Amino acid sequence: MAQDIHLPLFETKSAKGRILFQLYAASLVVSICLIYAYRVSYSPVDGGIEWWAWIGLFVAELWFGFYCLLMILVRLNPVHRYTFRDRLSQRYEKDLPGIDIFVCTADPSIEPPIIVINTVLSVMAYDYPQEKLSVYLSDDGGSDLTFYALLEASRFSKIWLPFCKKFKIEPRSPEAYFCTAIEPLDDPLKAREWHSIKKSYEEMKMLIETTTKLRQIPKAVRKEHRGFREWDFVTSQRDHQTILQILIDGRDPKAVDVEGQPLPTLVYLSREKRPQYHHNFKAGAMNALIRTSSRISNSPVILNVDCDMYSNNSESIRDALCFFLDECQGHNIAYVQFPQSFANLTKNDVYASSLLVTYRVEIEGYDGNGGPPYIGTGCFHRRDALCGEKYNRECKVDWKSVNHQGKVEESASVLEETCKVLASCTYEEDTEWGKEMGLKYGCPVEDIITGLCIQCRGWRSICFNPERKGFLGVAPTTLLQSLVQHKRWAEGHLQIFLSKYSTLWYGHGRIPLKLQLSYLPYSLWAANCWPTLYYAAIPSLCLLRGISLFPKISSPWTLPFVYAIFANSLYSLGEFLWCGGTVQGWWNDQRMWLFKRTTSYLFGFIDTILNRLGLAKSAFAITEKTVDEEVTHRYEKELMEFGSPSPMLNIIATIALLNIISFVGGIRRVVIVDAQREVFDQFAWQILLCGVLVYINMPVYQVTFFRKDNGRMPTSTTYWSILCALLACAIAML
Ligand SMILES: *[C@@H]1O[C@H](CO)[C@@H](O)[C@H](O)[C@H]1NC(C)=O
Ligand SMILES: CC(=O)N[C@H]1CO[C@H](CO)[C@@H](O)[C@@H]1O
Repeated sequence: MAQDIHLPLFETKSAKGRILFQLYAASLVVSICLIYAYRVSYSPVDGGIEWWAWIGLFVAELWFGFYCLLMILVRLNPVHRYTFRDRLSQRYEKDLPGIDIFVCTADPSIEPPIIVINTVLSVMAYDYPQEKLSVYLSDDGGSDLTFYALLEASRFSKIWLPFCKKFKIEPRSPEAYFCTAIEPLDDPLKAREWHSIKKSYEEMKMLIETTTKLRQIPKAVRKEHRGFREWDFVTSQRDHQTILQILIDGRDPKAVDVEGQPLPTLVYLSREKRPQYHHNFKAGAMNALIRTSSRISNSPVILNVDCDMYSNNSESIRDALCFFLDECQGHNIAYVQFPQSFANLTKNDVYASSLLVTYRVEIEGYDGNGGPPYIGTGCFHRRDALCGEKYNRECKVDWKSVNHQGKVEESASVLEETCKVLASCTYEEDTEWGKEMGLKYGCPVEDIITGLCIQCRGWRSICFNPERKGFLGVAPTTLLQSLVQHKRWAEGHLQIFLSKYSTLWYGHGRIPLKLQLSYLPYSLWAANCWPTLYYAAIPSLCLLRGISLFPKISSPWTLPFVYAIFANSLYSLGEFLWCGGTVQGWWNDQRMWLFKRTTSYLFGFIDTILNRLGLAKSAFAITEKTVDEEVTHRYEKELMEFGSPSPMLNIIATIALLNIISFVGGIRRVVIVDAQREVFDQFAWQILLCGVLVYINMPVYQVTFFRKDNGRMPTSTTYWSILCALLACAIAML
């Protein structure tokens, strides 16, 4: 069909209600300006403590206003993308490009092999010509347990892939599927097959979980595959040779499933590790994968997912290709980012780990402003762009011929040998890997900086956010996990901001100004800790001391405050509900907002500064994916989990206690001293602020004083924070 050639493969729509949002934003800006006007014209004259408290508050408000402007900028022009997969099949079905899929895992005790292979199986089962798929598992743990699990998965795939196709099942991670699926009862023949597959899966799961628990591979199993011999030379996780095993060689005519259909290539890689060489965490693993895959399959498109993030939609590859292969607009697209989504969320998302607004609203706003960042998982890359190529007009690929370029002829065992050197420690010496090629090194959020550099080389990025999510991961299920994860992110973003790759100077002239500015809210996450801490502590302490910091409730200056607070809260509530959240979920989100800003961002900020001064080295901490049953149970009941002591909890508890003392003190002042309601008039705002903080901290009082389970506040933390809070209050009242 000739006219079809001109129909695009994807479509972009601007969000509705932009005028309304602009009106809201303008009114918010006006009210913020009025607040500033109040601060300037009513500041206390003397240079005493009152004046300092006032100035501090003013600075905090200046910061919040600035930050608010940035958030408005991100939301000014969101776009939503739609794909046309049927047009793609019509035009390209025979010439679809190959896809290399990278799955990265790091430690079998934190990321259990059974989770890893479920992800692997889900991506092997994409609805795509199997001979064009190659799946690579990078195991930075260098663990034979993971290798064993992958070996089992390679066998299971021979029945799993035909089963997926025949029954058209979704999602294609066996665990996720069997968890919720109902057996087909209509056809006894089908039901039998269904049961036998389910049983095979459960047997495999048991085998893998037992070996993982025992941390040892049975002798008989070790003899089954020559790959296990490699572990005879492994001294430790940090010290071993490259292990590369092609478990399924897609080019081999004998590599077929039970129905005789070809299977995707499946490769296990554990790159060389030596104590004297820095391994550069996940970025190092990704770069080793890029190089080895270029020898083995060299597909023009790369998908990378975290090992706990299974594919929830077998059509995602086709969706992504609709962008790359579009004849008019596809040539300058470097990557297609799917927002992160999570399978393990409770209804009200007590730790706000879904990052609902970030991944629904803000990422589409980025897209409208010039392209979303690369967030390290669920992302399809054009290989050339990821390898450091600059965009120019010649980058237009002819997708129809790309598959017919020379393929390697060597056998799998020869390939295994020749590729090893590509994953060795010394390979990257004196090369551009980690600098201009591949993922960048030296930053805890290497993905963001890599994405930014790709954009700066002239490429565009796309956010694809379908109703049915492409990938589902595992969200943190304890408070500390969540806070530690955010600390790492905040720290990484701030490091980028302070480095030569800051969006402001590195991006200058290379990416649009509005995209540069859109990066700022994240870059400056960590800096939010100071104004937030100030706002959460000082007005309450001033209330105790009797210093009024806000306008009288009867004065007209109170109006801009009322407007700014209520309009902002209503808007954010509306946005949250629109994204599919609940009211309680929004409230939880506000609480986590406070916790993250007063702890994660604070520690992230301090660590970054110490790091800059050369006083401390940052460590990449993976967040734990497994927790014991009791903890899971509390998580499902949406009880906050405090548990083990940490300085972060000290801060949270101290602020909570300090506010409840001030709140009681404030009420006392009003009730006892107040004859003419003069005091109430003066302090109403501070009492209100204090009251909101007390209300938001309710779960903290609960875990500190009432809960008896193991998720309660550690006793040492309780004493420590009571002491600190009392001390602060005593100083305030002196
Ligand atoms: C995951 O896929 C299933 C269909 O297999 C769908 O019902 C579900 O809504 C998807 N989950 C998300 C979060 O989109
Ligand atoms: C780690 C964890 O909490 N896993 C849970 C995720 O959700 C599924 C289904 O809701 C549970 O079965 C897992 O135990």
